[in-house]
Amino acid sequence: MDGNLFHISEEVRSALGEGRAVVALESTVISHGLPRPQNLETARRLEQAVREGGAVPATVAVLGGRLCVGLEESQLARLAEGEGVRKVSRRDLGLAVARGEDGATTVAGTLWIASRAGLKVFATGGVGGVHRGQLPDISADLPELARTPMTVVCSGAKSVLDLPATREWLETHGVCVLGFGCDEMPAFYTRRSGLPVDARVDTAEEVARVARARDALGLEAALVVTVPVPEGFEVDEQVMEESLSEALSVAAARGVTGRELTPFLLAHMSWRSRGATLRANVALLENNARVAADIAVALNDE
Ligand code: PSU
Ligand code: MN
Repeated sequence: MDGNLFHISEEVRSALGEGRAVVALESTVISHGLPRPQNLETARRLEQAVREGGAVPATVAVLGGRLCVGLEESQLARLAEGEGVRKVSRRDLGLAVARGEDGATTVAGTLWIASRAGLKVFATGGVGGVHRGQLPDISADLPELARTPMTVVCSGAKSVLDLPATREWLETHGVCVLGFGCDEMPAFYTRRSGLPVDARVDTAEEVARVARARDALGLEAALVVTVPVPEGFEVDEQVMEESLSEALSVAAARGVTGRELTPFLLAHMSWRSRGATLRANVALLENNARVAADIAVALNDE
């Protein structure tokens, strides 16, 4: 790890040095996934949820071309402002560093940076996956999950994606998918997808045991721990389907593709569902941060 390219915050550095629990958080959700002002409030709440769980939060981003792990309040605000912040997936890392840019890291970008900084647990909302439609648009999140031995807590993949194809991709590439208190992989806004997880677990300790065994075997893939959106925040199935199909057809009509697609679909669905998808998104993010903190603490209890 090159010290000039990375900037690990004082707090995260000492937590890692003392073997305390640390949870990585991504930043694309702040800059590109949620609207203002909920994005900054949510970013703060996620850090708070990790702390309440007894772990140190490490939000990851690229700032002025440096790979940052653990941000200050002013840096979170800069990302939430969103002006000139690139969405940084794996392919963008070199570009953002070379140009000294600000970048919000996706799941793929965050996995790459956090694992190199020595972090083991990462909480997010939903991972990217195989998109619906003609072009095979496959998020770089998937291959990054296949080659990064971290534990990733999420609510499955967004139902804007082709979930069966995403589930198959993970299986083919050796990524184990656990259900935290569930037997089916959640579908982000809803608690069920009809797709089975590899195993159900009910405690953070069980997750920690699987992660340790994976490490002992030298398997390189992430362990994906899926957690359903909290009851009461689930989006009504019909509202979801309607807002999604409209978002997909508007995106196709306007020719929205590539890095723009996920943010566009999320924003359109939130508008169309009168904020129901946004409320679900914030609730599941916070819940996942809590679960990730418990897992990080359990991983350290040996
Ligand atoms: N889930 C959300 N909001 C988001 C994302 C996921 O609720 O903004 C982001 C994540 O950062 C994920 C990225 O890594 O979308 C995937 O984008 P793409 O399909 O372009 O790889
Ligand atoms: Mn894509």
